[in-house]
Amino acid sequence: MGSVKSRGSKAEAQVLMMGLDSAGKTTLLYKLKGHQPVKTLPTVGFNVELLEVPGHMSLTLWDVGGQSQLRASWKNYLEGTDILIYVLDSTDKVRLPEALAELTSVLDHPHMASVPFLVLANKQEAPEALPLLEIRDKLSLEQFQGHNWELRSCSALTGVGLPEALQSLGNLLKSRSHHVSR
Ligand code: G3D
Repeated sequence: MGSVKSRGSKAEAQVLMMGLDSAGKTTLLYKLKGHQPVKTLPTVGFNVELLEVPGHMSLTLWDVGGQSQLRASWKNYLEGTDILIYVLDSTDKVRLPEALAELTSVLDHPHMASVPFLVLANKQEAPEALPLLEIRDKLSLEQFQGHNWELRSCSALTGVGLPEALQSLGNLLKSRSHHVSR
């Protein structure tokens, strides 16, 4: 896969976007990118997609959940991560515990130590979406000590909340202990 550039010299932020299938990762990505083309690199593994957003960031998109056999190769993808974006489907109350369990196992990986993360409670425009406060209560993100994190609501469908999400992304990247020199 793409080489991990040495810290301190890279110009691009390495962003990992994860979430259960159907959380809305693809929709979110294309909404964020607007009409700009996103280059998709050849598939490197089942349900893993690498994308280059020229000049800004390299982004790895990954479905988690129900694929424990993939964990053996996690280290190849987690190494060098500057920030994790974790997408939740706010309408899927049933799978919220599964989503939290997957987030926990990703953050437990040694390569993810001190990596900041942004949880996006997506699909908030849907009438059946769990309110953000309820999601906050259920996730107890305070348990992830040693990480800076933020929780934001958004709708990849309508775009509501995305500017704020990008703001959080920028803030968390700045908070990263290994600063990227420009
Ligand atoms: P994934 O890439 O995480 O697997 P997708 O998820 O982006 O493919 O989205 C899965 C489904 O959720 C899609 O519906 C998509 O339109 C929908 N979706 C994504 N974001 C939102 C949102 O903010 N609000 C609502 N209401 N739906 C959203 P389909 O029907 O194509 O499977």
